[in-house]
Amino acid sequence: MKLIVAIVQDEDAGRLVSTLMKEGYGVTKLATTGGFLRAGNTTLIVGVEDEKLEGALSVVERVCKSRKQIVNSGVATVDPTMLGSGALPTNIEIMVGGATVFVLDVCRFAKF
Ligand code: 2BA
Repeated sequence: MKLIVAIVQDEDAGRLVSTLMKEGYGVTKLATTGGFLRAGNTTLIVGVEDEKLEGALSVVERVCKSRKQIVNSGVATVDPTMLGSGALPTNIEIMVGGATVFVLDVCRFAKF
């Protein structure tokens, strides 16, 4: 058995949960926060039999989209002779998502 840990964007989470459920996978949804953007994202944990792993991963790949996001990277130093002195915030474009996925071996699975 495997445990899929999939970190996805909030925008994709609802559709991903409903598609996985519809296709017969058990899912737990956790509200999480990314360390870099410090913004909310969603982590799904999905326990699957080995033979269903690729099927579950293909659902994640199909549903989760990469998106461009503009983030403030902090500050950039500017030439003090041009703009006085100081620093300006710099916006940079990054790609976020579709999904960051880890697959772990499950050594024991029980429901008590
Ligand atoms: P965040 O840490 O908030 O990162 C969001 C996006 O920011 C990342 O998208 C990536 O495009 C960018 N990013 C992250 N660190 C960066 C850096 N040092 N410099 C420039 N850009 C950077 P994704 O790679 O798609 O990651 C989405 C989310 O997946 C992450 O949110 C984090 O919550 C999780 N994640 C990614 N890699 C991970 C890892 N190795 N372990 C645990 N969680 C991870």
